[in-house]
Amino acid sequence: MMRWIFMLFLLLTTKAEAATVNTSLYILRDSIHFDNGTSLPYATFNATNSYNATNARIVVDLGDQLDLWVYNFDTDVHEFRIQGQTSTVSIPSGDSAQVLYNCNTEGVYIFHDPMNFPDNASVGLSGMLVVKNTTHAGFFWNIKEHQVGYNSTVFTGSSPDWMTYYPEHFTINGMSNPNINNDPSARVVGNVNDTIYIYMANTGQSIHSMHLHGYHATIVYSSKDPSHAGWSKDSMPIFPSETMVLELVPNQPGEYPVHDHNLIGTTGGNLYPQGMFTTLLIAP
Ligand SMILES: [Cu+2]
Repeated sequence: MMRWIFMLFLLLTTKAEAATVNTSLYILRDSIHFDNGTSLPYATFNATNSYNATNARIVVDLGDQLDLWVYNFDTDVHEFRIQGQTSTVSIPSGDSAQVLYNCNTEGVYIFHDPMNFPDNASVGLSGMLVVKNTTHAGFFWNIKEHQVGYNSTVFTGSSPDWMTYYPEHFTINGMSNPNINNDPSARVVGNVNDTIYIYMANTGQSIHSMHLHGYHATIVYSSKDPSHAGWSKDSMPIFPSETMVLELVPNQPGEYPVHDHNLIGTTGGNLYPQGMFTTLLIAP
C-alpha cells in the first residue's frame, strides 16, 4: 500500500515529461522601416514563409528537445548557429537544414547567422531561443541598433567598418517607439505583486542600458556575468551578444517608462522620442 502511495506521490510531483518541440524558421530578406522614412535592407528568421521584421522567437521549457528545420528563402547562402554551441550548419539558397538541440540549461540563447560575424547577424539574422523554467508571464526584448548604409554593404558582399559604427536607429523586436507598446510580447502589462519575467538579448553591436522607471528587477540570469544573478537593480547594462533574464515583482501600480539609458538609443534618425522606449503598465 505504502509503495502505491509513494508512486502516486512521484507521479504528482514529477514535472511533465520533456517534450520534443518541432518548429521551423524561414530566412527571408526584405526591409526594416523607421518613422523618419528610412528603410534598410533586412533579413530575419521568420516563423512562416511570410516576412516580418520581428524575428521569430523559440520558447521552450527546460528539458525539452528542439527539433528545428531552418529554410533559406534568401538568394545568398546563410549559416545557422545557436549561441554557446560550436556546431554551425551552412544552408545554401533554397535549401534547408535540421538542427537538434537539448534544452537542458535555462536561459536565453541567440540563434543567428555567424557568417562573417557580426556582419550577417547585424542585418537582422539574430533571434532568441528562450529556455524557461517557470510558468510565470514572460516578455521578450530582442534589442538591436542599426546604422544607415551598413546593411546594404553587407548584402553587397562587403564588410562594414565596425570601428566607425555610429548607429542611428534602435529597436526592440524590430520596432521603435511608439510601436513597441503595441507588441504584447514586448510591452510589460501586469498587476501589483505578479511575478513577471523579462527575457532580453542584445543582438546589436552597441552596449545598451535598459532603465526601468518605478521598479527594481532581479537579475535571474546573465550570459556575460553569471555572478550578477540575484542583483536587484533598476538599470541593466547589456553588452553585444549578452542575454539576460529579469524577474520583476511590481510593488506599485502605474505606467512607468523603460528606455535605453544611453539616450541616443531613444532617438530614431534625429526624431525623439523613438527607439528603445516602452512602458510598464501595472494595475493595482
Ligand atoms: Cu531612465
